Amino acid sequence: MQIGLVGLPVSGKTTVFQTLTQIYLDAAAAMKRESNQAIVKVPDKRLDTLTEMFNPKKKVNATIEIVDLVGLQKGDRTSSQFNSQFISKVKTNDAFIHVVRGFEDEMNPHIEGSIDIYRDICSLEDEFLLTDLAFVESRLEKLDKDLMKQKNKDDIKHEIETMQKWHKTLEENIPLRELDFEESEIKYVKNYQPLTAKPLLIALNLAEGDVAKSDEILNSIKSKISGNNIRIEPFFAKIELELSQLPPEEKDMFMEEYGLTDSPLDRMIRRAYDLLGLQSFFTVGEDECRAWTIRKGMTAQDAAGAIHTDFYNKFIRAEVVGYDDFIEAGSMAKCKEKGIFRLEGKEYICKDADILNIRHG
Ligand SMILES: Nc1nc2c(ncn2[C@@H]2O[C@H](COP(=O)(O)OP(=O)(O)OP(=O)(O)O)[C@@H](O)[C@H]2O)c(=O)[nH]1
Ligand SMILES: [Mg+2]
Repeated sequence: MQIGLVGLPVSGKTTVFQTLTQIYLDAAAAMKRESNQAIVKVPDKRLDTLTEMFNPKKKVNATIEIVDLVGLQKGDRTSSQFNSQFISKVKTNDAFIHVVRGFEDEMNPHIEGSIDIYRDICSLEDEFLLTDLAFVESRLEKLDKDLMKQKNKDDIKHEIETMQKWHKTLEENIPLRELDFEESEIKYVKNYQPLTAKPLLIALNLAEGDVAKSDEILNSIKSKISGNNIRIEPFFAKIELELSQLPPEEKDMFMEEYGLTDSPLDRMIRRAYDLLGLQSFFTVGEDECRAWTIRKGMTAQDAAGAIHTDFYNKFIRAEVVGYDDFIEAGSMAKCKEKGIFRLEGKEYICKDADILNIRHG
């Protein structure tokens, strides 16, 4: 699962990347116009609680991969679209975090000369739309030619219909993530990876002085932008970068100083996780408490497969208890006593935060 950080130059992408990954770059490396890539732990208070209860040797968080893409320069586009090198790099991401600049900094001026959150959000969305539109148009041209040449016309006709529908949507300035894709369309989404079909988290990188105003700023943006598979979150990259480098005992005091109650970046990474349609299940024990990642709607057998392919193949049953039920009961023994530790078959659809024990052959 890969999430790409996108946005204009000097919006704070690399600062976010460093905070999330705890990989600290020196000034020269941070300014390099290359993309950085790393694995990030998904913070999870439920896993923390389970770890406190079981006191295992190891705690393992779920992870996602974060890619810090270089800022979009004006030169990255030819009139209406990004260059092909940039597109091929962004397409492989499963979702985007669009870092939008909301802070003033005279030393690093904004490329447009002023701070305007709404303008910057629209400008990236427009570029994504135009890129998809250009793709769909060239695809339609190609399909028209194929229609004359090839024998199997049904497949081509179906794709033409789909591309025409996408084209109409994009021309109306509507991103493809607004469409409820039909089963038969999904393969095109998978093959062509249109940028506007991907979940989008808009991260408003606000000034340090705007902590108290962040709700107000968020609401004003939300009143103008909404949609399917889109979320907007405010955060403070610079504060968070400092915060992430402090020893734990100093963190609370520092957060209080800025009026922060929890880490906005922790919240953001969880939001990104939800946005991708992901959920966790837990395995617990004295050796290890661990959060595993599966897609919503997956079965107990799929969950077993996330742990090991052998568990998938030799799946017998899963012992399941919901996280809340477990906490209420207070221990595994109590869960068994009360009969809330259930046996489920391979078709069982996992719920978020199920605690599983897979029985396999
Ligand atoms: N005041 C303030 N400065 C910030 C904030 N976030 C980033 N900066 C500063 O802005 C500059 C650029 O930040 P980066 O994180 O490198 O921005 P970027 O989006 O990666 O930039 P490119 O890689 O060039 O596209 C650095 O000097 C940061 O210290 C913020 O929230 N507040
Ligand atoms: Mg950068």
